[in-house]
Amino acid sequence: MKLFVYHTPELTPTDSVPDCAIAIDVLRATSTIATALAAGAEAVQVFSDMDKLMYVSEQWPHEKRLRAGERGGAKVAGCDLGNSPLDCTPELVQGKRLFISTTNGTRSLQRVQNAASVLAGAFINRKAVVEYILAKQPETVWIVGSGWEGSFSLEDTACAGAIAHSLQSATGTPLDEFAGNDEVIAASALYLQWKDELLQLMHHASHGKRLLRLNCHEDLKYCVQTDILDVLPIQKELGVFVKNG
Ligand code: 3SL
Repeated sequence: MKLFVYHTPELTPTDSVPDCAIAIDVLRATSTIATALAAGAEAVQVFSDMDKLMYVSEQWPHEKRLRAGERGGAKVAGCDLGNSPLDCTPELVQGKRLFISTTNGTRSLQRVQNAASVLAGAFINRKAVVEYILAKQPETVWIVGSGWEGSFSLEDTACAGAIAHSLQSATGTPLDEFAGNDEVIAASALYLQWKDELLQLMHHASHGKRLLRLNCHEDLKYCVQTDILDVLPIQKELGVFVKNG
């Protein structure tokens, strides 16, 4: 297996696709997607374009849909929800399809949508992601951070490192042997430096600071918890994610 880390969707190669792609947006899109599916949502359908989300969701039965929209950290007017995973309670999402568009996370999921398998990863479901890779043994794996509008983000790369580190520990293989690019080594080092203080790391991260200014302290605390959800969002058709298994 060869593992590649790309800090942003813009940095992914455009002339190839991997056997497995894991899109990460710790703050907060992939944390929200995993939480919604764990809470019983029928599926999560992702859109980079808000108008398209409105158009497609309009065709869905009203009582079976929820629209979530975020731009700049804030809820988009006309949507039922913003992008807080804490809003995805079983009472609200059970049996419904969540139609979601966010600034960066849904864009990175769409960027890798042609990979043979596409997963949504975060700290909260890191173990489920790692178990899938260990079971399926894909030859090439890309971990793609969402960043912020084309720039690097600490939290996504740290999560990529958490996945790489866990794969290394589970297989006993030296990182050098499965690292396909230098970013894997860097991500793993970042994670190891901060693994016991992930909340602190979020306070250093520019997007963490943005969310703190929007009073999203509880979201940060929730999103840094590691391995708390045994749920793996996997793409079943273009842009539509369901619980694996
Ligand atoms: O960038 C994104 O896709 C979002 O997850 C950003 S936010 O955390 O909802 O502000």
